[in-house]
Amino acid sequence: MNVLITGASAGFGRAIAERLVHDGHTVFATARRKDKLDELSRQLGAKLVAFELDVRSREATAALVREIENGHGPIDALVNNAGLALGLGPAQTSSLDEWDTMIDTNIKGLVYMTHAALPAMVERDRGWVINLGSVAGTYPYPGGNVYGATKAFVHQFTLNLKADLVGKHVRVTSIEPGLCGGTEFSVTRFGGDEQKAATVYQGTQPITAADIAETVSWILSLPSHVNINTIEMMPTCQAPNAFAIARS
Ligand code: NDP
Ligand code: 8X3
Repeated sequence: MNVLITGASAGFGRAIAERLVHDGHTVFATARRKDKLDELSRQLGAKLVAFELDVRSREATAALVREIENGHGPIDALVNNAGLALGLGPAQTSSLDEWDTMIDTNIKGLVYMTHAALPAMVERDRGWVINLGSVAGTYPYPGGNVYGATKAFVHQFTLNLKADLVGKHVRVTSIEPGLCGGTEFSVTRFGGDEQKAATVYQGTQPITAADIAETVSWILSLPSHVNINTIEMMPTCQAPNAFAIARS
């Protein structure tokens, strides 16, 4: 089948692209860093077609979906993976620009892609929308403020899509991972500080991008009467924490 992946230049998106090409699918790999996608295309061959895309652009997302459907065929599955966290400080000292970027990417970008790709899936009565949520959308943690809230949106948007699609063979899933290592996520969160990012994973065995790719591959292999609504994944070494209580 044909699978469009956002944020395929690194981390989960790249691993999902690799896995799905190995599964025999054609992957339309998108991200802002086209050079990284071209490198992936050289590695994986003609089954990976690279497109530069910033998901924050309403016009570019709609145009790309049209371009793919006209030039390469139907998009069977959309993996809304592009996303980021910026900062881990308390809300009262956070940057409004960083909040905007997270909202524009994690919420609006995901909504634009879904809005562009969904009608043709419904028309064909076949398709998948797989969204990357996070445990941060369910469990609050200090500094998670807007990032976690964007992922709560992803969770609820996925369930509301399911409600609209009832009876159609268009399946929707929110994958909600916890601590995942080996991606650029924490380096981006800490503004490029690789040392600080590395401390997040110290002494842990986090989930890997390959684990996420395996999950996507499994979802796409399920028979058409099965929809996985949400999957919450944590590494064995992680658990939700106790409530914080300030005592006098
Ligand atoms: P990475 O930082 O490794 O990769 C993020 C990807 O998103 C990159 O390919 C980047 O590409 C792309 N991206 C960012 N902004 C944009 C944009 N405006 N337009 C298009 N692409 C964009 O992160 P992960 O692989 O770790 O994370 C992937 C997803 O999974 C995110 O949505 C994240 O929130 C979520 N997640 C991650 C967890 C983790 O611990 N790693 C846990 C739970 C959820 P480029 O810069 O080239 O545009
Ligand atoms: C990424 C996982 O716990 O850093 O969504 O928010 S966490």
